[in-house]
Parts: sequence; structure tokens; C-alpha cells
Amino acid sequence: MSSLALINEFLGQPPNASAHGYQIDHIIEFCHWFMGALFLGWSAFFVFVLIRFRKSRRPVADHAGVKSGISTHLEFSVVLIEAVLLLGFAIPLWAKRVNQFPPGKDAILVHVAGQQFSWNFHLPGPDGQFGRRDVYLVSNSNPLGLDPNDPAGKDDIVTLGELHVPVDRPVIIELSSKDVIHDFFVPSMRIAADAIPGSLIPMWFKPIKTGTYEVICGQLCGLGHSGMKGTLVVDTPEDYQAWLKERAELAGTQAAPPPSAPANPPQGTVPPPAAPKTENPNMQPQNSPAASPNPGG
Ligand SMILES: [Cu+2]
Repeated sequence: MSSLALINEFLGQPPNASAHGYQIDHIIEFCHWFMGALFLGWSAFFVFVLIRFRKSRRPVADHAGVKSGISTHLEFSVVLIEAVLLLGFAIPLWAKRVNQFPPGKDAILVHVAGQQFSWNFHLPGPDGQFGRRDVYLVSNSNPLGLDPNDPAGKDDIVTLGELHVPVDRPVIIELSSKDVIHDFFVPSMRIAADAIPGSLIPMWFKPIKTGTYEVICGQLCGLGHSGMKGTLVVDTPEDYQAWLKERAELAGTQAAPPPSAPANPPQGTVPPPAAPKTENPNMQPQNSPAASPNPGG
């Protein structure tokens, strides 16, 4: 990283941990320096104008103004350059980012659902298939409304507030919201997208450094917005498998059969609740949205 890039750090940007993030950092860095140069240029011009057109030098205003057409040409050039930047570079690059997803078989698929004021993560489990979700089944113990009678959902993993992913593999997220518009923002991964009720928003990234990263909500979504945080843990492949196994066992014990259909008791044994394997000292129990999840709006 060149010392010029320190401007991002100076302005509070956390270090990048995703494959595409360096490109974003470069453009942000460029924009910061460019804006800095514009600021200096315009400030100098402002001071020049204050001195050049001071009252003592020209007590009577000149109503005719500038006669040459140079400012028109300049303004037209600025508009043209900006149009080329936007249509020729920005939009195509953005389209590439949001349209070209990594192949699904290489990627980790996760459903993320925001709610006031926490993040739910839903993984398909060992069978690779997401269980059916139904909004009418949503309850405090079943925050995503997983259908307990759907065999595909038996091994699904649902976590609140903390998601683990393996390093160096693309992660494809389908984002939604249970109540209002949120924004799934992982600054270290340089990704953010709005979570909109009724929509599934796809997004993806590829973590390249193990560690623990903050997930925040990027849209003012109610009174508890500032506390709407989560944790993204990027594991080594071994640690990730261990976490999956642990969560799958937990899911097996937690998925109580519904009162109406006590057919298949979930397989798996109760893991000792003591000493959960956590490489993440920052991990905190996320307070679950209790009976009244909607104090604000
Ligand atoms: Cu939010």
C-alpha cells in the first residue's frame, strides 16, 4: 500500500479484507485526493476573488460582466467529462460487480434477514438446501419462520447476530428484511446493500483474511438502529467446518418438533453447552428481540 493510501486510514476506514475491496479503496483514495485538490483550488480562487474584487479597488459594480464565452466552454467540458466517467466507467464497472456472480457451486450461500434490531443468518446445512420459510410461522423461537415439516429445513442453521464463513471462498448473500428497510453493511468487506421487505437482494464478496469483522445496519431503521450490529467471523476451512458441525448439532437439539407433528425427533445429540468453540473474543450474545420487536419505526 502506498503512503498515499493512508488517506483512507486517516479518515477512519477499516482495513480491507475482501478480494474486490482493493479496487474500491483505490477509487475512494483517488476521490479523496481529487476532492482535496479541488478544495485547495477553489479555496485559492475564493481568496483571489476576495482580494481582486475588493470594494476599495472597484467601488462601483460592473453590470456587464464577462464577455468572452470561455466559461460556457469550460462548463460544457466539465459536463462532458462527467458524462463519460459515469456512462463509460462507473455504470459498466458497477454492472459487472452486481451482475457477474461467482458460480454457485464454489460459493457459500447465506440468507440474511434484517429485523429491528438484529441480523438473522440462515444457512442450508449439510444437504445444501434451504428449508421452506413461511411468514406465518415466524415466532420468537423461529425468527425466520422455517417450516418444521420441510425435510430440507431439518438441518438448516439459523443464527442470530453471528455468521461464520470460510476464508478465500465467495459468499453469496440473499438479503431481505422482516419489517422495515435496513442496510447490511460490512465495512471491512466493502459491501453494503439495502434489505427491503418483500425483496430478495443478492450480493456477494470473497473474504481473503481470517478475523472478526463488524456487521452494521446502514439505514436509520428505528430507535435501536445504532445497536443493530452483528459479527462476521472469517474462519480457516477447518474452523469453519468445526463451527458448521457445532451449529448443526445445536440446530438438531433446538428444532423442537411442532406440537401438531411430533413425527421425527431431530437427530443429533445434545452438545455440551460448556466451552463453545469461539475464536472470537468479541462475540457477545445478541439480545434477542423480545416479545415486542418494534418499539420504533
Ligand atoms: Cu436496521
